[in-house]
Amino acid sequence: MKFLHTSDWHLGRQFHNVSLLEDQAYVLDQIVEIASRQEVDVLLIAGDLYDRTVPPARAVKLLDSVLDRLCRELAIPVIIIPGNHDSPERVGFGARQLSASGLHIIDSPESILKPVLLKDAFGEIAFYGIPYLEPAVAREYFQTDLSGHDETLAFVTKRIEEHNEDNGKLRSVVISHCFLDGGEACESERPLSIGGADRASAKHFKAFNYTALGHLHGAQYKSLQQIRYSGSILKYSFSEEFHHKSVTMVEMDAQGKCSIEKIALQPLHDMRTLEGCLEDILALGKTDKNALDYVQVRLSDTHAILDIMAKLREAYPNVLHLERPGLMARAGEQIASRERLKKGELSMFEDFYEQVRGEKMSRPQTRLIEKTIEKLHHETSAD
Ligand SMILES: [Mn+2]
Repeated sequence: MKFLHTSDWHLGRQFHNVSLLEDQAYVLDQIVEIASRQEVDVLLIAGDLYDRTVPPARAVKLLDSVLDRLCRELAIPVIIIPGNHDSPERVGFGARQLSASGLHIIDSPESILKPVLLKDAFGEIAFYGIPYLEPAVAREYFQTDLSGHDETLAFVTKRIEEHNEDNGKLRSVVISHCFLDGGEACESERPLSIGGADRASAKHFKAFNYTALGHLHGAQYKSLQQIRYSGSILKYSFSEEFHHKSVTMVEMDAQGKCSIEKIALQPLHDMRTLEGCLEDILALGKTDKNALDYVQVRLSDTHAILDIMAKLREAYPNVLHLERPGLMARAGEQIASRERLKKGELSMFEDFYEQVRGEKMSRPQTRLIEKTIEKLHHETSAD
């Protein structure tokens, strides 16, 4: 059995007010092409199909077209679970009807123990999906006291194990959208809950032949090679600058052992940071073959420059973000002077005197200044 594992498509995502839909369509074409070329038996999407619970119409249209090419044109079944960005009800629309044509959407707790069974030369394999579950939802549905994501996943994976045992212990794959303990996060994931209560142990998945995970946007495995995140299809933050986005190809043998390979995706625009002074960056842009990349610029110049973004855009039309660390020192000075203002006239004058003369004012001098300030205030209020 050969399958492709992907997740975190985040269709409809905006990045610094730029729509990434064209970039997404570009890599999804590659995924369809890889699925076809590799003649995979099934494609798994481990959640976060969309970026928002109510996605823009164009994002829905794009997903519809990709699924049509996979399921109908190529006759490759697709198994989907919703992630924390998806609305399970909306993603699950028509799920029971669609499964007959090879599109399996595991959208609710009741479908967890209804695995998709697919056959290869060695027999059946059970694909279990766990839609992203808030612990409160799981508690209500299973009518048991579950607190936190770890307990919820422990409970659900135990049910799956038992179910599979009763079913004759088939080779098994689990699809889940969760944050495994020790996993490496980046800036584009939305926390599942605050303060680390979102973490779950990888040990819950040890009984399965492969675990297709979604949520973390960097490709990685936890605890065992076959408990794995495919990562997102695109870089969704500058913190992912050095990620290499890919889909994961898995081939399972008769015993359920998996050989795993990452197949790289080529973005339409890469995402990267440029550092240096304005002059150098503008010069670089003239010969940069990838000048259309999404870039953030960290400018080292320390002086004020008029209309920097317009200047940068001439060299890098898709510059999205500008940082000026060179100005940070100055900003620091400004804050210091604002602090001094609060201290009152006398101490300001004391500071001034000390800076100019290199020594503190004497007592009589201080008294004189005090009197002068008082007099000034008196005259002002008498006006
Ligand atoms: Mn995600």
